[in-house]
Amino acid sequence: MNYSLFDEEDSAPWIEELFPGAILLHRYALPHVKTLMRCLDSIYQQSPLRQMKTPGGRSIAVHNTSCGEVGLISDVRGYRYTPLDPQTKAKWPPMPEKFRELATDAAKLSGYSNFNPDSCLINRYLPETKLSLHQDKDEADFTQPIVSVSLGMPAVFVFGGLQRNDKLSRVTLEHGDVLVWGGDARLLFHGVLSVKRQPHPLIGTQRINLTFRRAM
Ligand code: MD3
Ligand code: FE
Repeated sequence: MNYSLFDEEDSAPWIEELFPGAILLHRYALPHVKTLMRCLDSIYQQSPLRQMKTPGGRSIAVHNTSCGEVGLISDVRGYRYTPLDPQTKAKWPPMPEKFRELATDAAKLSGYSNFNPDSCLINRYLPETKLSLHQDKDEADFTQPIVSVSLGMPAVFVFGGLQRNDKLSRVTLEHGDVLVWGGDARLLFHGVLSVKRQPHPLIGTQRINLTFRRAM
């Protein structure tokens, strides 16, 4: 099923169901991009982007930081949500009200009316950066969806089933796209193919992805 939110021309947002429970709101974040970027500047000043280590000791290609009551970290002990940024030893920056509003509005539009995120992970991809196939299962309550906002350079997102070797589908995520993953889609394997260098007029030579979660 594929229907438009507004009966207008091509840059208007439209809704696509990728998988039962996985809703792609094309261009939904476009009106909010400048506000989001200003908020990100302030977050980066408090908790800078950095490369974390995998439990195996390798450096993760994607740079990340977090805002909200807890942030996702990774080190030799594994992945977990913490109330303090291990780099600054201070609390993560609070989640901007505009962030929360965008995420909960997108969730509501997708059928998840009680989404209450306590964490937003901010991922930055430079050209040639990829994210290997994985599941997001470090959160306490899988009935809460995950909402992801893509900004800047496009990326090919891949998603499969509940088994690592299930058949994969691909979808390009573009500037302003918002994806809501809930219900039967919440535990699907997913990843991001190597991002191509394709500078974006407003965001530059990077792709930024915000993922909103209920972690605790
Ligand atoms: C499907 N990030 O941070 S966002 C991640 O573009 C992550 O940075 C990717 O996967 C990125 O964990 C993908 C889309 C996404 C996020 C969470 C999901 C898809 C998901 C959770 C379950 C299923
Ligand atoms: Fe993920």
